[in-house]
Amino acid sequence: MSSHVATKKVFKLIAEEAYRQKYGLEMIPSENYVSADVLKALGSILTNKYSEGFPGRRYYGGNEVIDKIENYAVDLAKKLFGVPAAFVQSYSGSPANMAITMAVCEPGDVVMGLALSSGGHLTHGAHLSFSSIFYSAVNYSVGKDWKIDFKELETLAKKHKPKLIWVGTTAYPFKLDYKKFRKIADMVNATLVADCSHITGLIIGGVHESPVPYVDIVMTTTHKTLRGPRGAMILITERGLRKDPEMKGKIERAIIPGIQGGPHNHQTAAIAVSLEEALKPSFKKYAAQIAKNASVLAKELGTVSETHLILLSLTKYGYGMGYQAQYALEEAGITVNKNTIPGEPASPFYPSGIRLGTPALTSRGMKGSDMIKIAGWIKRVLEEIRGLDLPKEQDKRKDFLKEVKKEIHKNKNLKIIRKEVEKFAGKFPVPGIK
Ligand code: DSN
Repeated sequence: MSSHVATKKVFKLIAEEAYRQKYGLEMIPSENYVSADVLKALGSILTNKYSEGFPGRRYYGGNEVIDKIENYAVDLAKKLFGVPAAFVQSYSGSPANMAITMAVCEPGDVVMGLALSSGGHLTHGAHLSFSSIFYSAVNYSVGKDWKIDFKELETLAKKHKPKLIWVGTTAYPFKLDYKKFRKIADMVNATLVADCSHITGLIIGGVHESPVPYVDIVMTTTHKTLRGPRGAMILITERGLRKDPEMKGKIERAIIPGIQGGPHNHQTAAIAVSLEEALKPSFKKYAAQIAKNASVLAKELGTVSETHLILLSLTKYGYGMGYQAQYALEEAGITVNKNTIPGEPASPFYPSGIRLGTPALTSRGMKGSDMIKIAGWIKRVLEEIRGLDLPKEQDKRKDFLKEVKKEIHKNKNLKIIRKEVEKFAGKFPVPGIK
């Protein structure tokens, strides 16, 4: 295949994806639409340069301009979060969390984080992640009310004496009480690290409390509610530097040579652009609207949200309905992800819930009245999967879901909903898409 044909093929596929992003409702709560300026920086010639090391201390020449860009991004990050040290080179959240763990712990040390099944993250000590392969992972969980069980957390901390405690979530619809985490971390002299990737936009917007006064280190991805490019930042707080004055060097060494090679300079520049945008007063309005929209949507769906996301149990529609709901909603032009619910009654692989959120829809300018319409479509879609319960016999599940997928694809009501969704979504602009 000539490169010309290959290129044509790629751009045709990008156009196809652009259509999906514009005419669908993107409701995965960790996704967003970046601005045209962020896209411009990401697609720039900065991708051509190798820059291992840090500003003023690079392995290769020709980094005079790259140094200025990285220093600018670091300064903006420090200003936005009110921290004395920031690092912007991590490729994404997982490598950033790996760097933090390497900086704080020796292999085999105990790390504690919220269990994946309770809405935690893979890198906070989940089975099969580096965080439980190379470290001794202990997980705390949520209680029957779906909120973090601080009693269990304290008991586990006292028993296992973790070196590092993560406070961070990926599927948790409530605000976090950093003060309580700090108290427990202090009881066992643990380093407390906030992974606020999901809620950073809400923190910047003043909708959620900042973890900075309470924790030693903060990690955030830059592509979720912050609305920047894919990437991550590591921030050390005043408190963190007091706890370990060597922490800056430890983080740097963990990033390179510990994990990474050359930073993605186009990504660094795009992070800087998104931080400039997040410093504007309009970002505060955006953050407040994300939470308002989530709260309206949650109420319409019969649940609550204090954040940007909704964790919806589908047990009233049947047994193990997460997959079926994800398929059916996708067929109707609404993108969400299947998710376990606390105390999962079905299986982690075939879960009973969905996770959905409002950051991307809010970026398109949607408001509360739009959420009411969207909740209406979601409820109509969910009615279409009633009766499609997951088989209790594990060996029948794969084939069952294959059949269900075909059935959902043929469903006429879902096609009608999709037309309505496309007509509605198409009216809301998406930066970078005509
Ligand atoms: N995959 C991200 C999410 O969707 O929450 C977390 O890394």
